[in-house]
Amino acid sequence: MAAPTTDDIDRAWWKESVIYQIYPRSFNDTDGDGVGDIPGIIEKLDYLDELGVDIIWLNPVYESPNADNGYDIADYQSIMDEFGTMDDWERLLDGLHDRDIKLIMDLVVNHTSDEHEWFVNARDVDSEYHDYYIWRHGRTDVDGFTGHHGPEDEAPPNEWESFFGGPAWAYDEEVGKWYLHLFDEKQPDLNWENPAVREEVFDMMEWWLDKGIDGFRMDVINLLSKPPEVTDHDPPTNTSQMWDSIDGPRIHEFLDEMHEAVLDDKDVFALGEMIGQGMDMETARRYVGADGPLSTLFHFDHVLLDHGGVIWETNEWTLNDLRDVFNRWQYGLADEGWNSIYLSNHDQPRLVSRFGNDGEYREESAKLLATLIFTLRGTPYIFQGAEIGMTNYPFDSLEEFRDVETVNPVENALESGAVDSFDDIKHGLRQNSRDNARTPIQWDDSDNAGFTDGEPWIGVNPNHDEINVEAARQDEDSIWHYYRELIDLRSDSDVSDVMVYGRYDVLINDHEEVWSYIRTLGDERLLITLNFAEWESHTWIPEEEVDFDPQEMEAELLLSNYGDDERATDVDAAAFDLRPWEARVYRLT
Ligand code: TEU
Repeated sequence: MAAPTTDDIDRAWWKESVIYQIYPRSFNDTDGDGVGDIPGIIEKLDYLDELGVDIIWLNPVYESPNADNGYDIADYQSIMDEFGTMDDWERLLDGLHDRDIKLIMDLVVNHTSDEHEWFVNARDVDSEYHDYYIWRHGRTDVDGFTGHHGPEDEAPPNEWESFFGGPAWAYDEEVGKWYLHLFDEKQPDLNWENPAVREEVFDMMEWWLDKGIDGFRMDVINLLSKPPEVTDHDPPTNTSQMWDSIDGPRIHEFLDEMHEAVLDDKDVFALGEMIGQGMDMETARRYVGADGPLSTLFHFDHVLLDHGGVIWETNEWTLNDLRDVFNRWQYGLADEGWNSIYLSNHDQPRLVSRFGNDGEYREESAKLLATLIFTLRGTPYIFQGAEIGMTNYPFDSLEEFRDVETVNPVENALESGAVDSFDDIKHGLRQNSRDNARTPIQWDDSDNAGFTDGEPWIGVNPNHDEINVEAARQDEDSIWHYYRELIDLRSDSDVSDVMVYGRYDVLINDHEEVWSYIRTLGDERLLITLNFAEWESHTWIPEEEVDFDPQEMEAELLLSNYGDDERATDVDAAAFDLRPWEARVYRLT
């Protein structure tokens, strides 16, 4: 197939942007309560500007009892006290826009908090709010059901297990029925079958857009439509799996309706978080393709590679697995749709500890992973702290964890005897827990890493004496400076277009150490080559896989994590060796 040219480009500002994700609780605390806040973000606006990012995705800052750190929203239209006020938020928006940085807000509408007034009112069965949630009768035909907190003779309406462990249904005494919660008990699922719910959500979205935000990151958005066994029956017929809520029967209808009602006439960014594994490309294009309601999506295929069934279970992954996942999405959305490229976020362990090497090759591998994120085709995401190569936290006891997704299942397992002791599962938790991502940003080497003057809500990684923003900025060869170079290259250089829009073609697809690919746009060609091994590896451009003669090519080094010494600059493009965790970006002419 002929390579695309600049004339074929379907430009969009959010394709050309670099996104930086802020988890406010752990970003910067200005009032000494140990919790980050919005004034703390404002204080760091110049930092973000200097890094060169274009969009901030802000994790939820709405009023919330924080059962799931803000993903349990009690009021969509007010700011959590711990984080500040609506005035603070407005100053933040202005401060970002003054610096030409856009803001996207988290939209969490699969569920609310049980403290949202809709849910409080929903307990009155005669209220219009009752039907905002999914209430069902328990089952009385099941023997020996244990592990729930309903009436003695009742089992939950069906056997679904919540994502955070335990039944996905909670019994409400006042109502005498069970409500569905795919996540924590304090996160009841909204009933999207009810048009009034959809209208409320769309109005709320309009309200935020009117305030001037630039788009939404939509939490678990492909869970909105539950299977008919649940929506049409009481009690449910119990033939479905909770997984059937993923890309459920009415999901496209709901999102198309949202698009038409809210997004269609505006130039805003709509990013859908798509839970599940192995979404087929037809479905993906239905979401983000030419006629899809969303701009782009997060899939979970690569971040589930090393996860087992429970939070402390781990799987080995290989470079082949990782590359296969990305290949599927790179080729699947090549002609239609657009990818989001992330290796970490607030739900995932630190990327360098997971896909790289956080020991001897921390710097090299952190830079290699950044190179990957910025040179695949799609919008790149930096999760706070990645730009200085922050690592996982050395958790040593259950008390050090804060996350409901870690604490609940572990407590349940210890209580039921499924697990003997914390120590038996410590290794897995250390590797998988979402809390790894949630420890405070390490600004400097002072006591609490410059994050707070108070007692931080979660431990500060002891390695902050070495790994911190201040040190990274002073060191010209640091990961931080490397991120800046990547951002410059992608945003503002003569190879920006090929980096953003160029076609992706993988090379030597079964190489066990090296992942290489070519990006092509018109006459422009980039070669990206990444050695995922701790030893030297040999690689080459196979003649039969490319539409040019590798022997004839000059390779001009644009960027490398080993600097521009002779071994990187003086190469024969057709074949060369890479040092441990070496990453190089060449322009081929
Ligand atoms: O995440 C969806 C989700 O399924 C993750 O919590 C998942 O369990 C985890 O990535 C695997 O380790 C979204 C939010 O990003 C997350 O923070 C919320 O807890 C969740 O939805 C519920 O709102």
